[in-house]
Amino acid sequence: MGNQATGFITIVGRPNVGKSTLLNGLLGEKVAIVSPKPQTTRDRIRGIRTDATSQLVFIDTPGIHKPLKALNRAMVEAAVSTLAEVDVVVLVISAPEQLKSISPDAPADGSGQSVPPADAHVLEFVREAAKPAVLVINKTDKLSDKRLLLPIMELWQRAHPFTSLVPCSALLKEGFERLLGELVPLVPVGPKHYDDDIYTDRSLRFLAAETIREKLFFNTEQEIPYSLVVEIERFERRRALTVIEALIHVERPGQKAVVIGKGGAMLKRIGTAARADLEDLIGHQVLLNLHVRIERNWSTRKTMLRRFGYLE
Ligand SMILES: Nc1nc2c(ncn2[C@@H]2O[C@H](COP(=O)(O)OP(=O)(O)OP(=O)(O)O)[C@@H](O)[C@H]2O)c(=O)[nH]1
Ligand SMILES: [Mg+2]
Repeated sequence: MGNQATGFITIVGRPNVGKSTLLNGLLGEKVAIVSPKPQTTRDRIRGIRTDATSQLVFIDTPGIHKPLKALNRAMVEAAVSTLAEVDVVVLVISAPEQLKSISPDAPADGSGQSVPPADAHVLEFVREAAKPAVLVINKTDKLSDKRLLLPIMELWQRAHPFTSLVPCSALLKEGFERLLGELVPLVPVGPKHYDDDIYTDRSLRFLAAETIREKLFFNTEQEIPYSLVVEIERFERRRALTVIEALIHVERPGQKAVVIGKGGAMLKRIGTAARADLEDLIGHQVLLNLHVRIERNWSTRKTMLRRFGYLE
């Protein structure tokens, strides 16, 4: 294999800013699940983008926040630990979130304003990493007026010496060309790390569990999405059919009742939605069986976190 621009780029930021949407958009493949709820991503997921002149290995990470439970500590650690392993850091912020903390009367140069605390917390880790860093100002499609970007840019320019600041809409795939153009010169030149047709380091088994978890995130509320984990018990590929048996662990009996739903209606809805996505992913028919089990307080127990792959 010849030499090209090739390197590792971590995507970090507080929860819900659009890191996973950005990764999927850059790859043109869905490797990371996305939901409107914060703390959706729990693991590091590599997404590899190869073209004629470069191979960029992106790492999607869990949102960095102040963790209270053992699961959250593991998630934050998974994100922070990538900073030491990469060539470049992409810090993602949400433009509409920034505007909430910039006073409408503020001068257009952003002076006298400060970075929202949740982003400032992430920025501290980025600073410590002392790597070239690019700021992605995401969700620009939500701004009523593009001029609103100016005070955000000024504010962040003063906060850290970013190599560049790139407004994007991960949802609409806007700003990607500019972003890629900024990233390529920041990675070393060398041999590729992956074959051209590989776009993630994660197995179909992992992606299947995540797909089911995504549907659960969309269909459950309050503490339930944060109290469940999906474990694949059987993943059997046959010629034109894949059989998947998955176990949904929840922490309490009340949660189990909600996930199953009246007469099994909720579980059926989750199964139908997940199966459609899995058939797209695998490319043929999927037989999906879901079961729900109570694993008390799994999210606070290290042995359980290890079993589910959230801790080494
Ligand atoms: N309008 C708009 N919504 C976006 C954009 N990017 C992401 N979203 C939405 O923001 C929500 C969160 O997106 P994710 O990609 O899951 O965010 P994340 O940063 O990976 O979140 P965590 O994994 O929880 O840290 C979802 O509802 C996305 O559809 C964007 O550019 N514009
Ligand atoms: Mg995510």
